[in-house]
Amino acid sequence: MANTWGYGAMTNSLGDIQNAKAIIIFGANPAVNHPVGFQHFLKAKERNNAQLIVIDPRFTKTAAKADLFAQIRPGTDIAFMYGMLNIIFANGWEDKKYIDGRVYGMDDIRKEAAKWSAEKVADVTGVSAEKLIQITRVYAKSNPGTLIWAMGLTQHTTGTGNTRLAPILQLALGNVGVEGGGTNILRGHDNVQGATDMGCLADNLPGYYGLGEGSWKYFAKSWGIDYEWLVGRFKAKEWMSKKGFSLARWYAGVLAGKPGEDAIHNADTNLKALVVLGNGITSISQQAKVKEALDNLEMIVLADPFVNEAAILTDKKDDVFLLPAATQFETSGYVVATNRSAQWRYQVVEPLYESKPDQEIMFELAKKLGFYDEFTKAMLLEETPDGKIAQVAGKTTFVWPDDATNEIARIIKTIGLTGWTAERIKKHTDNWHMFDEVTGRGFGPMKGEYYGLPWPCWTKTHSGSPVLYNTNIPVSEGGMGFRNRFGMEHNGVSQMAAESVSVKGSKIKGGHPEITKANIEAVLGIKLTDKEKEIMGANWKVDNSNLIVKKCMEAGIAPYGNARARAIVWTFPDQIPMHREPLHSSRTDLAKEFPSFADKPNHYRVDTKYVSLQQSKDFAKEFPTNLITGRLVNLNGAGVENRASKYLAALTPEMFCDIHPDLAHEHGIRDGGMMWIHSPEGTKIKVKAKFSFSVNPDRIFIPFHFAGFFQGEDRTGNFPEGTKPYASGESAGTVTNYGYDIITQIPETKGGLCRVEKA
Ligand SMILES: Nc1nc2c(c(=O)[nH]1)N[C@H]1C(S)=C(S)[C@@H](COP(=O)(O)OP(=O)(O)OC[C@H]3O[C@@H](n4cnc5c(=O)[nH]c(N)nc54)[C@H](O)[C@@H]3O)O[C@H]1N2
Ligand SMILES: Nc1nc2c(c(=O)[nH]1)N[C@H]1C(S)=C(S)[C@@H](COP(=O)(O)OP(=O)(O)OC[C@H]3O[C@@H](n4cnc5c(=O)[nH]c(N)nc54)[C@H](O)[C@@H]3O)O[C@H]1N2
Ligand SMILES: [Mo]
Repeated sequence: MANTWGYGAMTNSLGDIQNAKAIIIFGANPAVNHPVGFQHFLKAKERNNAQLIVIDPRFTKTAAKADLFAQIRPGTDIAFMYGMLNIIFANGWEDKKYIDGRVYGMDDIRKEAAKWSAEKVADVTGVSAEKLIQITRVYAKSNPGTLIWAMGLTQHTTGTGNTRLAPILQLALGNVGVEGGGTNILRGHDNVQGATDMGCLADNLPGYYGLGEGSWKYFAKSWGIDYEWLVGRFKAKEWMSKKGFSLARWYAGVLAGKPGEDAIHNADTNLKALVVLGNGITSISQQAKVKEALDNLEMIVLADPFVNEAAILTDKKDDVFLLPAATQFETSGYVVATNRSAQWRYQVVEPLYESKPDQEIMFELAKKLGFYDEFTKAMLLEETPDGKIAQVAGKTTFVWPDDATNEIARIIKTIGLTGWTAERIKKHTDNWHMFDEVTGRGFGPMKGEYYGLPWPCWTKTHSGSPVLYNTNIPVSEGGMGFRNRFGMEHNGVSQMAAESVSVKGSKIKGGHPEITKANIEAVLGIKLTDKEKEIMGANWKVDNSNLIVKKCMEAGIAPYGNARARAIVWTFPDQIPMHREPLHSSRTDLAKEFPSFADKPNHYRVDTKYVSLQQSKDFAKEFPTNLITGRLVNLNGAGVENRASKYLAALTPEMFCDIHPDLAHEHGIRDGGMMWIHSPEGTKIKVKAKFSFSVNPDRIFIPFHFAGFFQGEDRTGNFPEGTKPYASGESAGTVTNYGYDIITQIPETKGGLCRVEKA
């Protein structure tokens, strides 16, 4: 949740969706993209007669199962949600007690919502006023309601605004912190939650620790290495605290300085080499620039079980290395599910042929670069009872992956991974038949624990937390308030939860700050011994003695505080979420009324255009059709894994475009005929037309699972012998438009324009 944990994990779980009385889905298509998880949605309908509401620009397979469906114009969800909020407030359907006790800033939301009459919303979103009112009534009146989103909300310049307003809608209805409620983000890749938790992001360290000196020093200590040595790995110390390039725009780091390219801020040097574990290259926007960047690199290393199609896209002939990475079946370790729970994976087979698991590839690289000892040392260390870091007695070699798992549990306190020891996670996986499908509660040997110990799992005996922010159960069983991360007060208003909001069984009444060494005695009403004072860390996040967490558990409180969820983020360009038209909007009139953000210099090191590009011309005149991209059930991501399967490829042997017959007819395009899609970037792709009524005549849909063709050119001759997949085609990313989220920089692949033409 954007305003508390910072990133999009599920607050509840897939099983818990069965407890919902209403389910509203914004921009997700789980019938196709989470077909196993979608069974819980269908069971909610069976068990509770839950009302399923789908908001999507396309009539999807999920929409086909819905009770109510709104076919929204891409990029207008904020207007739609404000329309809902306006109706909720006007009818007094909001949960006043909840808002008073646990939320900050709802008055500002109410003011903005008042501007969004159902008629105005209808004009902006294309959804009728009656439909909006009907959806709002059904959703607001069926408690608890769960709110689901995925890429249809995030992949916009306003993605962050979308993913803030959705939780605000839930807060207004008192739907957060209850079973059957919450904001439940259907995450993407296998273990994407774990990857995010482990710092695979350009703006933080593992566990969402910041990039400040304090965090680096905590990690240096925890890794048992010299802080100054770490500093020495950087060009200069200042670079330790700067955000890196993001995957979305790494190519800008190569192309900067060429005419027309965005400027970069990278210590006066361009990027020269690219090392890829997995993909992300043929699946991002601006493939023409990606290709140019690949061609201009000095070295490319692609570690993948398949041939990464970046190698096919580039004209570069030398210094392109394909490393055969092993798959998940050839190694072991734990992964994290979309609801923050861990599961162990046992190795199925030894790595085949000369392939190596990713960690072996990284170990070899660390050896060659001369820091293997520093890289692996932490696996030999432990915390001593007096808060020091010491070598485990007699331990000289590590056991993979158990010692890495225990290292993570020892260091990552921010999100509460302390309880995730290798032994415990394995026990959960071994006993997975001993847990309830809906609640995750364990039986028999697993009594008192929830499946996969969903984080925060505060201690080595803690149960895990199945529903975030639930004050109705004790902290020892997963209860908690909202997190205190943004100070004690703002504009003179306390950020603590009200007196009336206490976590069940807590020794403290009402809200309280996060616990530090400085405030622990006052807040908990305890007296520390001199010895305790000596060994305690400055705050719960860096306390190697774990004493703060221990004292908090004794008092029945969460160490991160009991605060208010905030609707206002005072450091963001939009303090409350605001509707802004996509950079390439099909409604030029609305782009004037709801312009994009000011251009953003040094956005993850790249100067990024917003309003200057949006207002530079009437894009809709030349490119009148909305371009929607997304997924198919038989293919995954950039698709090379599945297109290499004869049977999966056979289901969609060619890249295609869903097009309404009326639009097709206007351009003389026939069902099954070839068509061009042109982008405002001046790029184009050639694909097969497929008549479909899932889209309106003002929009088309293309999947992004293909690669191997580039602007009409078949490049599959570049595959090394015997590696060509059964299906190849144009990448959607060749025509998705320029445009990046203002905070996260995710590309605007779900809000852009194009022009179709008969090929
Ligand atoms: N079969 C299969 N499953 C997958 C994947 C896969 O590639 N194939 N990928 C995995 C990954 S990495 C992810 S992130 C998830 C993604 O899962 P989803 O987010 O469900 O995937 P998409 O199909 O990209 O987008 C969802 C829906 O958003 C809609 N949409 C587009 N624009 C808008 C908009 O402006 N507003 C609204 N409300 N909706 C909009 C699209 O029409 C689409 O139906 O799926 C995961 N599961
Ligand atoms: N137009 C458009 N573009 C999009 C999206 C969209 O909706 N529309 N969605 C975006 C999203 S949410 C995502 S997540 C991306 C997905 O795009 P990618 O992440 O680029 O797609 P995948 O095909 O899932 O890439 C995974 C790669 O990892 C390899 N692999 C599998 N197992 C292992 C392993 O154990 N080790 C190593 N080293 N490699 C392995 C696979 O062979 C494959 O090449 O696409 C993004 N791009
Ligand atoms: Mo994803």
